[in-house]
Amino acid sequence: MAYETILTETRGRVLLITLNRPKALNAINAQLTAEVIEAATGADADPEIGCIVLTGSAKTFAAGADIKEMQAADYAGMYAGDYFGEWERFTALRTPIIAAVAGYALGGGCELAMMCDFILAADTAQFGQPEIKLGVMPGIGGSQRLTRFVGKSKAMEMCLTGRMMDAAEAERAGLVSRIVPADQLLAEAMRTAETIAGMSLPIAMMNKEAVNRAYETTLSEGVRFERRVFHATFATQDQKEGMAAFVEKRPAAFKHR
Ligand code: CO8
Repeated sequence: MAYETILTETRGRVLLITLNRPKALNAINAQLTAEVIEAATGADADPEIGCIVLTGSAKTFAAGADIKEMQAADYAGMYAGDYFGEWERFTALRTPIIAAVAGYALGGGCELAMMCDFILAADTAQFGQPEIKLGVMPGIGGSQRLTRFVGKSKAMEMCLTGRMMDAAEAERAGLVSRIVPADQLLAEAMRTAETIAGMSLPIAMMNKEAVNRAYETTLSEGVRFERRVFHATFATQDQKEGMAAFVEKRPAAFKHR
């Protein structure tokens, strides 16, 4: 499929998806939603891809859901069409996904970054949930995921006032894993993605599933789940290779099996 709102590029075992609606500051409309999900789903089904990087432009990761697309919507249409419900397909993907965020990540843009597995931020990144200023509220997970990332007080303040958080505050609060200079963001995101893609893909998926389980269950159930999956890693060839490589003092050559 030829995409119109995103650019895609495969570099080695990494798929780079670049949001590309510059005139609308990468606002998330139905087409961009469909294209991101199709590209990411295709990569998820491809064992030759071990990590996905999702990025935007230097000015904007994404300035939110497309306000002009939503403006005339009514309740019945939103509900019957389950507007933006398809993003649940994105969060169900098993391949690791890095959000590389420079500039604005607002509203649905902040939510999209949080739907990825972790966020690398440029020092120019700004995060916010300004929906309240439009007379609405977060709708693709912002009130839930932001609260889990940064805690109730900060999430509540951001949702109620719509104020933005800069990269330094986002790092202090635990929203982003690291900050890098803006001109190095993509290179660093690709380096990080290549590191992940060089690991065993099934084992990376198990790690992702276990970390995500921490958000969905109790500590004791999560620890039990982790232990069972840890046991399962011993059914893979890559566990044999990884441990043999350590003992033999050589780099591991994972077969993704
Ligand atoms: N939707 C549509 N168009 C947008 C959006 C957007 N979210 N953001 C910017 N644009 C457009 C502008 O309309 C403008 O277009 P035009 O040139 O045709 O007038 C163009 O992008 C450039 O924007 P600005 O001139 O405003 O650029 P500035 O540099 O002055 O400002 C800002 C940049 C601060 C990012 C500003 O554009 C802004 O505040 N944008 C809106 C941010 C926002 O409110 N985001 C939340 C949107 S609502 C949302 O995300 C809900 C998510 C949940 C939905 C789920 C449903 C189930």
